[in-house]
Order: sequence, then C-alpha cells, then structure tokens
Amino acid sequence: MVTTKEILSSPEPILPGHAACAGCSSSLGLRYALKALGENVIMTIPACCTSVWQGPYPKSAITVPVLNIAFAAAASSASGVSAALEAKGKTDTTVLAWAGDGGSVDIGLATISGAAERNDNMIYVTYSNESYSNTGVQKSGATPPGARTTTTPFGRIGSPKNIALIMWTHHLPYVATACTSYPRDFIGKLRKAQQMKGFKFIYLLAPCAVGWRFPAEKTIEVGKLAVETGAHILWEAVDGDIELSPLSKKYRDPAKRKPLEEYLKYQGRYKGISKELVEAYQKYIDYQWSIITSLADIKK
Ligand SMILES: Cc1ncc(C[n+]2csc(CCOP(=O)(O)OP(=O)(O)O)c2C)c(N)n1
Repeated sequence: MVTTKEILSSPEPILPGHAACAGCSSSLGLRYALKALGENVIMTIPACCTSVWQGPYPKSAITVPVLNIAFAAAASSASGVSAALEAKGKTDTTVLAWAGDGGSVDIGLATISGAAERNDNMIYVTYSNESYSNTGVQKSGATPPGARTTTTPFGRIGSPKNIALIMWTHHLPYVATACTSYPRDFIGKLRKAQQMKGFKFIYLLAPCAVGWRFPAEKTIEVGKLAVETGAHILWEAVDGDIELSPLSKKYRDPAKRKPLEEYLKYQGRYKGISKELVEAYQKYIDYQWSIITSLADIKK
C-alpha cells in the first residue's frame, strides 16, 4: 500500500511560478489532491481563484488536462467528460471537478445537484475560502455568521448553507469534509473516493489569508483552529452512513473544544464584529454539531 509520505513526495503536479497569493490554501489543496489522485486525471475548473492563479494556457501551472468553464458549470462539464470517457471505454481516468464555494454553494448548485442525482462518475471538490475571493471577497452562501466581506461590511447576518449536508441528502456513495491543514485526512478521503464509482463530494475548508485578513504564514494554524474550536467538523459518509473523522471525534465533547475566540482572533474579518454576531456564529456551530452527531448516531 502506498503511504501518505510516499504520496506527498511524488512529483509536483503544480508547477512553480503560478499566481496564487502568499499563503493560498486552494493551491496547497489542489497540490495534495493531484498527488493523491495521480497523473491520470481530467479536471474541470469554473471561474474562481484557481482558474486565475493557474495562469493562461499554454503556461498553466497545472500539469493535468483542465477544462476552464463557466462559473456554474463545474459539475455539468465534468458530467460530459465522464460520459465521453465511458463511451470510449476509458475506466481508469479520474474526473475531478474543482470549484470555489461561490461556484458550488450558490451559482453552481443546480448543476451539482443534477450530476449528483444522476450519480455521474466524478469527484467534486468544493474548496471553500468562504467567500467570492478572486473578485474582491464578496459574501457567498458559505460565509459564516459575523464574517466581514466587502458586501457585508458590518458582518454577515444569517447562516451559511451546509453544502456537504445538502449533497448528503442526494444519497451519494461518498460525501466528506476536509481541511487543507490536514493533508493526511484529505488525501485518505480522496483516495477512498477514487476507488468508488459515481458522484463523490468533498467540502474542503481552505483558509484565505487575503479574504480573512490573517498573516500568510498563519494559513495552516488558522485551518487547524477551525477544527480544534469545532467551527469546522470533519466527517465522512460512505453510502450515507455519517461518521465523525478521527480528527474531529474528540471535539464531540464541547468541553474539549478550544474557545471560538482562539480561531477568530487571527482573522481581521472578525475584528470589531459585534458580540451578538460572534454569539450567532457559536450558536450556528453548536447546531451543526447537533445535526452531524444525530445523523452519525442513525445507522441504516
Ligand atoms: C455568470 C458569472 N457571474 C459572475 C462572474 C464573475 N466571477 C468570476 S469568479 C467569481 C467568484 C468566484 O467565487 P468562488 O466560487 O467562491 O471562488 P474563489 O474566487 O473564492 O476561488 C465571480 C463572481 C462570472 N465569471 N460568471
């Protein structure tokens, strides 16, 4: 069996000289993803940070074939690629749709839902910087309560959509959440998904130094704090059976979680945000835990 260490020391799938911001975890996440999935991959990427930082063809930094497509079309174009591969009898190529949270949770939601309902053969990764980052950090449907964006200057009111749970309701072979600060967990989930046929979905939390306003060298630490405070729950569902991932299991007990403040204190997007909105975020987190743990306790 290939070890994570061997996977991480495999040839670099992202070439140097690309245009990602310092501390960008979407580029880190894609580097892990392509190392995990190997060279026989075809990607679809809608308009998002990745379509910008990869650079223009033929000087793209991404070493596998990429279809750069319209904002809403990551899943539908991947469905087309997957159908073409099937028609040609090519069963060993992995189709990877790689989209931001805006492209997935908002404008692309209908196409993901359609592809998922048809159980089209692909891995769909939503890398979430919790905003429309490349166009200037506007609020997305995944922006957490209280977060300041350029369209929510006093902090986001209301709750985000939980796209991983929305996808879970589609009865998929595989649904998981991950975070770029935990490559071993993410790589394991991708490799598990790659062995399965049908629609596999992974929601990858990808902290954004520019949008969340933290120093670039804190990217990994901020992602870890998201998990350690319970703000981001790591779980997976094989054939619908939800299970907390080992990294999140201990945080099922709220007393084991670090205070939310530990996570927010690095992030300029929470600076000066009202106590009420921070409390709303905590309430949202507690509610997510009660949903996930209740679903994890149901066995089919
Ligand atoms: C139909 C359409 N509307 C708006 C845009 C402009 N646009 C390009 S990328 C983007 C934001 C992407 O946000 P997200 O999917 O979260 O990815 P990120 O930039 O954060 O990586 C927008 C609004 C577009 N390309 N197409």
